[in-house]
Amino acid sequence: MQTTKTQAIDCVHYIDGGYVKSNNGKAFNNVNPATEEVLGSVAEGGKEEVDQAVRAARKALTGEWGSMPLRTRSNIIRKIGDLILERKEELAELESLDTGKPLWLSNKVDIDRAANNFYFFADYMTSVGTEAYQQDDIAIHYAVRRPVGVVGLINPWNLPLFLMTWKLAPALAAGNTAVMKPSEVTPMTATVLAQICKDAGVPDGVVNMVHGFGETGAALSSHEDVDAIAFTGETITGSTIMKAAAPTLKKLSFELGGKNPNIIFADADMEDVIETTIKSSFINQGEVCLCGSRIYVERSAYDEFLDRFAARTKELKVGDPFDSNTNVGALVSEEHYNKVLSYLDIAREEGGTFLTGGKAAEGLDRGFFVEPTIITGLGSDSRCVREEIFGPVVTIVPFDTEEEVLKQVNDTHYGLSASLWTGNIKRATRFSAQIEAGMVWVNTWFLRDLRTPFGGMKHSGIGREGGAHSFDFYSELTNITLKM
Ligand code: NAD
Ligand code: 6OD
Repeated sequence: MQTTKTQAIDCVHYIDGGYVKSNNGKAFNNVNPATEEVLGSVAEGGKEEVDQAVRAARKALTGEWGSMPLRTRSNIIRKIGDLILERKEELAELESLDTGKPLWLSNKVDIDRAANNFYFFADYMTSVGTEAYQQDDIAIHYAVRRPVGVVGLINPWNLPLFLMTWKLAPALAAGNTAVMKPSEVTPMTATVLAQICKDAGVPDGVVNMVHGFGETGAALSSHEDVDAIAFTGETITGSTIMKAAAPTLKKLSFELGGKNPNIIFADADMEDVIETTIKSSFINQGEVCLCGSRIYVERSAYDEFLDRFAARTKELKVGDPFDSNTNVGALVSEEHYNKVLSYLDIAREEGGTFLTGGKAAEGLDRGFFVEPTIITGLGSDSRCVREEIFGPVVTIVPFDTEEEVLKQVNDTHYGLSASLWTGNIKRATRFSAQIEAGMVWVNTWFLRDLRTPFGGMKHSGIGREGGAHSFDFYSELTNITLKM
């Protein structure tokens, strides 16, 4: 039985400064993945609600928001961060109810980072410059920055508030107005965020939100008066959005799926490798786009790694997200749970060996819990090695040479991130530069500095987020040439 101080909420749209139901009254149930109980209802928006939200956002671009001094806008954005932290306990509980992730994780990662996203961009916007060039005594060229306009922010369910704010904060910092489309599976924290924006002083119409399924997102990405779409989610959805956005030539930013390698050389600090690999494999139930789900270990360290890693994995406690001893909570939905379990069947058919897990968690009669699973014995053509499972499942493969493992590492359509473990600095620099991924962590994992370029190559994304990269996406530049 879960006990929370916070009551789950019914979720409705937020348009032009007010909460509203769908015009046709349509709504669907929001289910707690740890208990399978209904948490509440969620309004299901369609073209009409998206259109209302876009119209409100368009109008708000030129009003009070458009003429607001930079410092005032920065203070409002900072205030959103303050209010998130003031409501931290409530937001963390809602996030864990919605996603099934452990409460300590919502507190430590999701909510703190959501506030930091606003703090970071509130500061960043006050120092960001543009280019200026003097061309001999002929001319001065300088660029001025303006918002892109109305931006659609479409997000997934794994880090709901963290990822929504990672887009909303820079969008507002650059002066845009926004229509948010949270995941249908995790609508609660975005619903509270809308109120927080209002309380922080964001004028009506600047931030809007429409709930719903893929069709709601599609209405946003095909809307003729939306100037840009920032999307995080599955690669296939990114491709669909690109098609829908093509006729209106929207600016696009995509953070997509991954199948990230974790490459471990025998000269690495094995204690650090084991502890960090436990996190990079199973934190958030393995539902982090950066998780290292393909583990490659140099053969001379393979047996030691398997023994120690499997022993630590067996210690992980799977269960109630609201129990502070829980390491791994519930998968986000029944649909996703079935998808992850189906990959365990595929691993079985492909001849894989389960060192741990391989099944739904025992002793939990309700909820979508899967045991942390380590699979060995699969080749590089295995579907479990090639496809994104996005659950607490890793494959481990031994290797003998740098050349051999590099080939396997890059033998994928994905290119989001990688972790490389070695005590040899020459190898670290040589090898990391050859990995086809947007981000490579050396002797660490998911260590973030919000100024750095975040994003993927190949089928893992288009563009980068973070610092100047976010700011450039959410801005348009006009170059002005003054003839001397
Ligand atoms: P998803 O693509 O199914 O859904 C993401 C969002 O897109 C949801 O809000 C959904 O309603 C909406 N959507 C679905 N169909 C749409 C359409 N046709 N047009 C417009 N919007 C549509 O992804 P998910 O299952 O919610 O999230 C898991 C995926 O997200 C994984 O692939 C994971 O790797 C990826 N992800 C990537 C990053 C990153 O930074 N690269 C971060 C987190 C998650
Ligand atoms: O740290 C970030 O900025 C970021 N966007 C993380 C994404 C994690 C994906 O699940």
